Amino acid sequence: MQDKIEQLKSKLAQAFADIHSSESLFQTKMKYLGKTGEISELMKGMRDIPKEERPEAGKIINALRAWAEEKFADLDRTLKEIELNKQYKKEAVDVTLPGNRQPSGAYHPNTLVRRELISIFSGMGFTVFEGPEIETDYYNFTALNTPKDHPARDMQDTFYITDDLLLRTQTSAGQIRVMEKCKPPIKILSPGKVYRSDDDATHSPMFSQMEGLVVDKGITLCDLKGMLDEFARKIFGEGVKTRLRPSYFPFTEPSVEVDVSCFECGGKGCRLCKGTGWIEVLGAGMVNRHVLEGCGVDPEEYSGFAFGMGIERIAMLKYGINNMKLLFEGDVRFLKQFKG
Ligand code: 2NL
Repeated sequence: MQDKIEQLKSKLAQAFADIHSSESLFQTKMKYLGKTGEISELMKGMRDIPKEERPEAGKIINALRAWAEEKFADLDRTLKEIELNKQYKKEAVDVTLPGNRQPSGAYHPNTLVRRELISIFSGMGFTVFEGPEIETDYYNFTALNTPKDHPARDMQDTFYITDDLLLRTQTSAGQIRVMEKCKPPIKILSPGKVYRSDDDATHSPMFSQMEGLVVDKGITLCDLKGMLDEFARKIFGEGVKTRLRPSYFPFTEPSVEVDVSCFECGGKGCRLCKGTGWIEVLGAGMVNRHVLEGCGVDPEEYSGFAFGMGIERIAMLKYGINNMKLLFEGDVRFLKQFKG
């Protein structure tokens, strides 16, 4: 018996030395201490030894079991600690490392300018109205005093969908709808895409426009000029002035082209203003009385002014963009320069 115990003890000592993981510890523990393990079998073998020797043998076996259990428990603690440390090491995060920045996008210059314009004109009491991009011939042309034989109606300039439906060539079409429905005072701003059938270095078949319309009693060209001065200072800088030159639009009378003093050279003449000191930025005028009448607004009681500008043109001037195509190509190398 004593021999058997000693043998088992040295076998166990060897087995302990071979344990390097919780998994092999479990296997070995079962092999010796499990229900059919070697120590348990030894206990069962008690039957075969003489009765008087049993208490002594039991004592020895129990001592062996206690010793083995303690060894297993010790080893278990040690292994658990080693394994936990390994896991900690594997999962460790160096909080002092620089983080991975989420790449952020940039707003398109058109969006930046549209938002700035809306902000400036909101500050002067305008509200935004957006009409449909598909319009009828009536709202796009007839209501805007554009007679049937006017060159702007030419098939070459307008995308027709049917005889009567077309892609709007200006956002004024939507403003006509407002004048029909609402009694003055009217003070609206109409941003949106417009479509014209031309395509070259300075014209795109789709571009963005911003129009404004003010109708009330006693509105004059002076009100237009005052509003334009305020607008020019806000968008191009405090020192900027405006000037009006006579022009022609079928829907305004009188009509004007609006220039701003060059914000690059202060009016002395440079490359941007082509030596003139002035830069053309928009078209405007007093709403033609035929247009007012057509919308059911009495031109004897009310008058109004309107203006329209190309958002791409303002964006090119403001950000020094020399090629309009850049605004339509979606090249990220260009766009990312507008990160705010
Ligand atoms: C330009 C010039 C302009 C208007 C737009 C307008 C609208 C109504 C009545 C009368 Cl409802 N006029 N809009 C007036 C003058 C000029 O646009 O160069 N746009 C890009």
